[in-house]
Amino acid sequence: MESLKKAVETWDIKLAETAAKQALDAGIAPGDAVENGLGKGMETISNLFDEAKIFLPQVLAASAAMEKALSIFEPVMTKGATASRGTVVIATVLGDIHEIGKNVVAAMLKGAGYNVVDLGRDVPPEKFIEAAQENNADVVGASALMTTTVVVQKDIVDLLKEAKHPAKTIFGGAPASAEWVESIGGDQYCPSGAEAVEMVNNLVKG
Ligand code: B12
Repeated sequence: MESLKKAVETWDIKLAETAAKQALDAGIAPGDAVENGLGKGMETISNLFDEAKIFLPQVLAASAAMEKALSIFEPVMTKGATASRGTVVIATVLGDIHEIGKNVVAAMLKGAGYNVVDLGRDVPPEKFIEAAQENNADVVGASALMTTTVVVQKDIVDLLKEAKHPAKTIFGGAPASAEWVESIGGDQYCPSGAEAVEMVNNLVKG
């Protein structure tokens, strides 16, 4: 777990790969490794970036290390998924290229047996609605990591209502909050991947 954290903190792709494999060999649950290993490393990176002790190239390198480890965990997380619990459309909103958190949530939902339609990043609100209609989505989830892009979450709620689509909505990312989601008429705020599956289960149950 410590090596996974360190791999992100030191943007060491090789270490990320070996630490991920070791974690799986040691029987550590991938979700746990992501939240408590890689995620903690990314918290350190966020703090260092906030304090201007590191800069964008280092954040990018840390992201690459995290993504390397995620690519090893993802197939294990999604293995044996039966895709019968419901359909979730998920993406990062227009103008926003942050996708690590969204990818973590998508992998966890797949692993829990959801059919996940991942539209990627920088996705216009209209595309969320189109995908919800095409796939009969039960839930629409959107990630926004910037104060300038979190407003798109409101557009998604408004367009779903306009289209009279019954999908429930779940939102996450640093600038989002329970108060924000309530204020835009969304259904659920989710602060972490660890809580995403249970929250989506509850939304699907109604
Ligand atoms: C990594 C990172 C990057 C990487 C992204 C790499 C990638 N492939 O995604 C790179 C280097 C590319 C990047 C770029 C930029 N970044 Co940046 N970045 C970050 C950083 C340090 C970490 C984000 C991250 O990956 N965290 C780890 C994941 C696992 O956590 P998470 O995203 O929070 O997701 C979890 C939960 O929030 C939740 N969740 C999130 N979304 C959703 C959605 C649903 C449906 C659910 C259920 C749950 C959920 O579950 C996830 C899993 O646990 C943040 C700092 C921060 N505090 O967030 C800044 C940050 C978001 N970036 C910031 C900025 C400003 C930028 C740039 C504009 C910088 C620039 N000058 O170019 C560009 C963005 C360009 C653009 N148009 O999008 C600012 C935003 C500030 C603001 N006020 O809006 C932040 C807050 C840093 C800061 N303190 O200034 N960035």
